[in-house]
This record gives sequence, C-alpha cells and structure tokens, in this order.
Amino acid sequence: MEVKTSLLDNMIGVGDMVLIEPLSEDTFIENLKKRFDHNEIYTYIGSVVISMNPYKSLPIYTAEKVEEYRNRNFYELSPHVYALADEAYRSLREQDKDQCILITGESGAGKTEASKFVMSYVAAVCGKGQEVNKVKEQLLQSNPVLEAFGNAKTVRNDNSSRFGKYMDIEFDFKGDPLGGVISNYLLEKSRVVKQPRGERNFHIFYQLLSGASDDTLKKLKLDRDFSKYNYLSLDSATVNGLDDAASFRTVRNAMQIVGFMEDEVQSILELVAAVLKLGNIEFKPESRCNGYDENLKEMCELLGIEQSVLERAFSFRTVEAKMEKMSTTLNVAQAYYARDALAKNLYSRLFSWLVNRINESIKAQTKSRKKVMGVLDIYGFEIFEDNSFEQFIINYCNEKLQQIFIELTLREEQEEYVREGIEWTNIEYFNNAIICDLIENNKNGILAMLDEECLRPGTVTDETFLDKLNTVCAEHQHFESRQSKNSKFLTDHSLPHNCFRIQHYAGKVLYRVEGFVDKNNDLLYRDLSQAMYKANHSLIKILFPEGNPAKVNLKRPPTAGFQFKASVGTLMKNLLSKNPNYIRCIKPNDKKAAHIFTDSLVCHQVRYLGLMENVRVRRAGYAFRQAYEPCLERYKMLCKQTWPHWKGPARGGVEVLLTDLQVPAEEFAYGRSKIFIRNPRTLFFLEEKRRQCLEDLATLIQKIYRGWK
Ligand code: AOV
Ligand code: MG
Repeated sequence: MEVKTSLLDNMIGVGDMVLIEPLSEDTFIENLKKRFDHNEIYTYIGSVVISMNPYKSLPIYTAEKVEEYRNRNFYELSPHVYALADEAYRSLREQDKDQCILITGESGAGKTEASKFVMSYVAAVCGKGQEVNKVKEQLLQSNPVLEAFGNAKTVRNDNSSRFGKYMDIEFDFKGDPLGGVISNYLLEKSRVVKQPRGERNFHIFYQLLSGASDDTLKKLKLDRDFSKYNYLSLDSATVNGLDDAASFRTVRNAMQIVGFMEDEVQSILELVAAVLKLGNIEFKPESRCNGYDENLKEMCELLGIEQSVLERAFSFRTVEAKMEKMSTTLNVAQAYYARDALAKNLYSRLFSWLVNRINESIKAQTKSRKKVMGVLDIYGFEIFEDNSFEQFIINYCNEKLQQIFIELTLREEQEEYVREGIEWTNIEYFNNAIICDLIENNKNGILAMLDEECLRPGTVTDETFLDKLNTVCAEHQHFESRQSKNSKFLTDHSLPHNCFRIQHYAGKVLYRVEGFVDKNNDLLYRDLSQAMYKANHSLIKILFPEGNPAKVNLKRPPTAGFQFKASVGTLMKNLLSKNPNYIRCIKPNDKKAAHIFTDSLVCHQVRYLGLMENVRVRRAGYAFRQAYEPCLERYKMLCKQTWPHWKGPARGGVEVLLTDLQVPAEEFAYGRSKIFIRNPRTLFFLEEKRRQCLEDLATLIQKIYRGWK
C-alpha cells in the first residue's frame, strides 16, 4: 500500500484535520493558515466545523452554494457550515433526532454570523408554500430586531451580542418549519447608562436618531444629534461599515414582518426615547428634582406619567418595616442612582418583552409532536481592561459550553467505540469542570457566596463580599491539592485591592468587584416601580407588574446570579438531550481586519478550545468513519466487482472493495452501520487511488474527444 503525500501538499491545505500527518500544533495551525489565505475559512475535525472569521464578505453563501450542499454527504464537498446545517437538518428529518447547533468562540469570532448562515440554509432547504414561507420569513426577521436592541459595538466586535440567545426551530414530521421559540439570557443592561471607552450603547438608539423621519423624531421629542444625550457615547458614535439609518429601515421592516402592530412599534420607540430623556435628567442639591427639568417633563409626557409622581419617586424612598412605612429623602447621588436603575430596568424589561412578543408571533400553531433544531448563539468569552459582574456571567456561560463540548466529544467517541467493542485509550485533556464548580457550587461557589452576602443582614458591600471570597477560597487552597478548583482562584499579592482573578479555560481574567453586590441584587426602589405602574401607557404598565399596589409581595425576588445559574442549568439539560453539532469559531486577529492571521492569537484559541485533543481523540481509535452507503458510492470505481453497480447490502460491497484493494485487515473494522478506518493513511490511499482513477478517466475522455475531432 503506497501512500503519497500529495494530499497534504495540497495548495489549499487539508479539509479535515484528522488527515494531517504528522499532527502537531504547528502543522495544525499551518493548515488553518494556508486555508485562510485561500479563503477556505472552514475546516473539519471529523464532524466538528472550525470556522475562521474572514472579516470580509465571501461569495460562498449564495443560492447556488445552498443547492450545491443540499442533500450531499458531509465529506463530499469542501468544508462548509452549510454541510453541517444540512447534516443536522437531514438527521432531524430522516432519523427523527432532535438537533442542536452549538456555536462557540470568543467575542468577535463569528458566532452570530454562523448562526444566521445556519438558519438561512435551513430556511432555504426546508418546505415550500405560502404558510411555510411566512413562518420562515418571521423566524429569519427576528434576527435584525433582536440585534438592534441586544447588540452593540464593543472594542472586540462592532456588532457584539450583549445577550445570550437560544432558538428552537420546530418542524413537523415532513421537515416543514412550524415555528420557533427564543430564550434570552441576561442582557448586559449596565451598557444602557454607561459604556466603556471606544464602545457604544445598544444599536437601536443610534439607529432611531439617524434613521427615523423628522416627523417621528418630533413625536418622540428627540433630536437627531447624538451629542445631546448623556447615555450615548460620543467618541465612537459612528462606526465604520455600519449604516445606522439603513439599519433602522431594516429593523422597522423586520418588525412589521414579525408581526408587530404599528401602535406597538410606536410604544417601543417611546420607551427607547424615554430612556434617552431619563439620562438627561439632572438633580441639583438645592432642589433635588428640578421641576422645570425639560427632560423629566418630556419623559413623563412620552410615557403618560404624572410628573409629580416621578419627581416624588426621585426624591424619596419608602422603606417598609414591621408594617410601617417610612420615607427617607434621597440625596443627589442616590437620585442619580435611582435614575440609572430605572433606565436599566426599563430597557432590559423592554428587551425581554420584545423576545416574548416575537415568540408569540413565531410560535407553532399546532400542538402535535414536533422535531426541534436548537441554535445557540451566546456572547463569547471576553476579557476587557475592566471586567465586572457582566463579564463574570458571560465567561461563566462560556465555561459551561466548553464543558459540554469536552463531555460530549469524549463521551460520544467513547460510546461509539464501546458499541463497536473497541478498547478506549484515554487522551489527556484539561477538564474545566473545576472552574464551573468554583463558580456554581451550591455551597461555596462564588455565586453562592455572593448570594449569601446579598441576603445577609447588616452592612453588605462589595468589599465584604471580596473578603469572604478571599477567605474561603484561600483557605481551601491551603488544604487542597493543586488540582482543586481553588487553584483556579488566583490569589497573589500583586492584585489590585478591589479585584479577584480567575484562571478561566480561555485565559486569566481580573474582575473588579465594584458593583457585584448591587448588580446581583438587581432591586428597583418600589417607589419607582409604582410610579411606572401608574403610567398611562399600555407597555410600561405591563413591564412593571410589581408596582401594582394591590400586589404586596414581600418576598425578595431571586438574585440575578441565581436566575442566570438556573437558566443556564436548564439550557444545558436541554442541549444534552439533543444531538450536538459543533461550530467552533476562531478569530484570526484582534484588529477586526481581513487577511491578517496572527499565529499566536490563533494558537491560543486552538489550545483553549481543546482542538488538538479533539483531533487526537478522533484519531486515537479509528480516525475515520463513514456509513457504508456513501463510502461505497465514493470508492466503488476502484473495484471491478463494485463498479458500476453493487447489488446487495452496501456493507458487503465495502468488504469486497477493501479486500480487493488489499487493505490490511487490522486497518479497518466493520461497525453496525459504519466502516471504521484506523489510520488516516488508509484514507489517503483510497483518496489517492480515486484521484488517479478520475484522472485516468479524464485522460480517456480527452482521447476519445480528440479522436472524434
Ligand atoms: P461573535 O458573535 O462571535 O462575537 P460575529 O458573528 O458578530 O461575532 O462576527 C463579528 C464580525 O465579523 C461580523 O460583524 C462580520 O463583520 C465578521 N464576520 C464573522 N463571520 C463572518 C463570515 N463568515 N463572513 C464574513 N464576515 C464575517 V460576540 O457576539 O462579540 O461573542 O459577543
Ligand atoms: Mg454574537
């Protein structure tokens, strides 16, 4: 059996990392780079798709491409996210297996774009007909709406998702789409009132001011000029390549398609305008709430709130103790705090309402059994100069997803080998379960300690929380081995005094503790929710149900951290119940630029994503596996007995083929439905034979053709 390496020297690199020989981190990255340079942004590790962000638009998402990939075998064409989408959709339809598409990678790596390619591919190949088309259109158009309200420019990504999104697309038994359900995870609402340098508020604010008609702006009492609004950052108000005005038209159009009524759209925009007005309200020591503040007046007009009611809510706080009500006066700082808290709450509740409203539109109209494809697109792992509660939550979520990848890629393999009766040799890999545990352990995880602190009577501050963290984590560290979760809680004396540091799977992150307690508590003064509830505005009323005086609920709402942990837990269970398909996104550079491939940056990602281990595990037993039918189809030309047609079960055909080619018996194993090939070289051999065969055929055809001439 002679092996040629021509496949490796291939100009555009190797399509499946499993075939790299020799395998090392260098050859792995070299291959990615070679492919990237040739605009081949997708590469496989078996059935996992690696996606490199090209930072430029490529002509590979056309209707023709969709046709090309439709109903084709996964390994037949060059790697593409369409192949994965097709495979998932086909297994869903033909094998009745619920699927999920797990898209991971750090901020700016291309997750959101990938999720949209998957959705549009599936929409293009599934079902036809007027009803079905309407469902598809609504599912797709939910994207621009949610992106306008939930995405923003950050230093890492000009269109960064500031919320986590999981969408179930539901199908009937024929594979026609019926509808969908979107779940959203904790919006980064602190952005509404303050943005780090070089970043923006949520897109919708800029879109509205740039794109709305003069008439609309007048009704909303808004000025086109961004600089008039305290809540809008000025140093990066316009973003290269983003046309806010055009986006506004897209969003308006999308809202219409999704099914928003005109009056609903109006209400939504009124809330957006109200948030901008809120940010401009000023409080002065002499008259804390200036009755002549134009912004306050206009905000109240927009939302149908009596001005005196809101003024009062910004001036006093009612504290209920032992059935008694006491009013305390807010000082200027507290009034600003209340104002910002209201703005954040208004906006994040509006966002959740939008998701619910979209869900109402896109929900399946039937109760019969459905098949489901879930698409997960969360905010990616991020390290900023200044990391707070939001980054902590985002990075925790990414740890959990990495955990799924680790467990399933290994478990899946393991199970498959067990089914084949093959002994499993363990591959060393880093399991991030200890980091998850450090954060989420019910007893002494960081979130539990934060909750404990938030609920403790007495004076609770961010510093008391940090003290507790340091004591508990350091103590454990002292007694436990280096492998313990506490070794991921890094204590060293060089830390700034108000920070803690975690060794995440994707890097060390320094968290500043300021605001943790407050953000976790997530409480809004009752006076404010009551003022909102009194508004003569249909949407505002719905958003602040707890302001209803008839509802005296003394129970404390669960903390933000607690809720997040619970919803991530539910999500994980849901994902584990489905057949996973992975897209692992890699960011080639941190300049948001095309054509630049920064080796060190890619290498770091390849390492923490565990991609090398992924290839090794894949190759440890049998590097390559394929169902009998497509395998026979691909190589049947190599054997007289199987060419052009093999009668009988495909497995028999493959047996005859491999025996005829004298492939050593230890090189393959016959599984129940698949052929397993141990060594990538065997596959090269087959591929090389096939290539020669095709070449010979081409020469022959040319000869015949010349003969004719
Ligand atoms: P993310 O979702 O992974 O980051 P995006 O999907 O928003 O990243 O990608 C960031 C930007 O990269 C996009 O706005 C595009 O300009 C570009 N891009 C990504 N993928 C492609 C592609 N396949 N073709 C062309 N351009 C692409 V975050 O949401 O920040 O974690 O939180
Ligand atoms: Mg995103």
